[in-house]
Amino acid sequence: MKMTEKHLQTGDALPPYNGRLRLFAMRFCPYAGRCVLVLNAKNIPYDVVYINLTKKPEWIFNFSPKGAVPALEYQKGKALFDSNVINTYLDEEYPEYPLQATDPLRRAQDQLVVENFNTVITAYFTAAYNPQGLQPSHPEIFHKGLELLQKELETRGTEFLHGEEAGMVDYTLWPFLERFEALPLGNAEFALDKSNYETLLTYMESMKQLPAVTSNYLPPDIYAKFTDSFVTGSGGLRASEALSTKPL
Ligand SMILES: N[C@@H](CCC(=O)N[C@@H](CS)C(=O)NCC(=O)O)C(=O)O
Repeated sequence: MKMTEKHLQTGDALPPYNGRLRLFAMRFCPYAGRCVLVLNAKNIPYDVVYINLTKKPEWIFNFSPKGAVPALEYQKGKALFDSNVINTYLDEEYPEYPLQATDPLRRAQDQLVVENFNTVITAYFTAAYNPQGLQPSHPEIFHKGLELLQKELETRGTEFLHGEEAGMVDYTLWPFLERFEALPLGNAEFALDKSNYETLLTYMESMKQLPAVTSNYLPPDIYAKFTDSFVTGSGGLRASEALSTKPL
């Protein structure tokens, strides 16, 4: 449950803690999105507090040393940060709907899939937020990483990377894949062409049907609006403003 749709900023008070897990997030942060998906998929009750990252409220530093999101307040005043650390904790502390592979080898392989995907993320962030900084190697890195991911899907032969049901590895990659629908953002080199990415696009369609995903999904035009505001130099449209165009 969202405590408020507003992104709290410098000077705003910290809402009172009501005993539930509390996730500090920003609506457009894909890392925070990972935790939202895992909390949703595991049916764990939680609250969300959105933070304005350009004018951070002072108290965010009590939960996250660099004031980054996501951070998870698991007890009043006590928090963990970093999406993967938070998600591993959640999966182990709330074992009812396990999302990690039980086989140690498969769990290690899932971690390698996530690790490999980091190069794709870097190329995406450059394309979306800093197109002037794009090197000819970025589209190549982006597609090499996605081709590897597609190959992994083909080798596993299941609907999701985790198996016939989605798991942690799928929810860890998804917030980025969701945003890739907003590419090419004026650069056709980042397009996900159907002829090259049939398996990957089929997988993405399956992901989009999952209740944990649909409840947090935003369409490409909203992402494009948010990232464009950085590119055009306005210093970043506030998340609440970008969202205000979304029919709720
Ligand atoms: N490794 C971190 C990365 C989190 C991250 O980079 N979050 C961004 C927002 S998407 C952030 O809070 N940046 C700090 C800032 O804007 O000051 C994680 O996985 O949680």
